[in-house]
Amino acid sequence: MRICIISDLHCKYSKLSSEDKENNALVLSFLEQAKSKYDLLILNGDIFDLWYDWKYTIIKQYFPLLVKLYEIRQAGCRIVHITGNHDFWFGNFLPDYLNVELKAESFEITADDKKIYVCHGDTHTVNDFRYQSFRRVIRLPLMKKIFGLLHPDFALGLGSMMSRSSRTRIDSPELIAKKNEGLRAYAKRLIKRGCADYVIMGHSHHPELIQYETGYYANSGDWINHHSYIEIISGKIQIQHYNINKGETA
Ligand SMILES: [Mn+2]
Repeated sequence: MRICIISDLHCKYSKLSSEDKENNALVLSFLEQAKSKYDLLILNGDIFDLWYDWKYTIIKQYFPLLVKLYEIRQAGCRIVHITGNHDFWFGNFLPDYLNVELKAESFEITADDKKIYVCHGDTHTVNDFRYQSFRRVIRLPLMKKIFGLLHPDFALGLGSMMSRSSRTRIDSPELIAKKNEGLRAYAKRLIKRGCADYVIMGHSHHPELIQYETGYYANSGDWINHHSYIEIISGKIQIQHYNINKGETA
């Protein structure tokens, strides 16, 4: 089986810088060549900088990416999307129109005798009390309902403001490293208990592959700085980096 896992594309819908546009082009080029390469594509959270399914409206800035996902499905590749901390307010659009499977917390599959566990990772950071409390509040069904009652232009303006303020709040590298220790520790625990051979997360934006006893923890990195992804081909796991000039992995 040929599996690809990507996360943290953080596709934006407002005020795109030239860098954002370059990243978007790179994502589309990657997905184009991925079309015929995989049996399963796992979108492991924070693909969209924000998602909301209004009753009649989708966010038009995502249209090129959505078309690409549609084409990948048409080519026969299964697509699973796992909730991230930016994209969690899903409705019926992805499953009904693109035939993408939505998973709220995690996704598990056994392929080529390898037990694979995938989750975004935001619930496994440590010393991240502020975010964990925010997460609880923002995911209340009432919050989703209130957001849905706002006019999309206003709601998305608000979302973009919040996203920008979270981006400009710079944690020290030490603090970030400490938070991400939680992801590694969680992966290590799952592997030690025999729950998984491969534990795969995103969220940290830091691509890495670490061996723990009988298995591996892999982080798929991001598409802001690293353009990295994980491939599991016939049971063998690897981190790859996409290079548009070569049109293939480097
Ligand atoms: Mn995240």
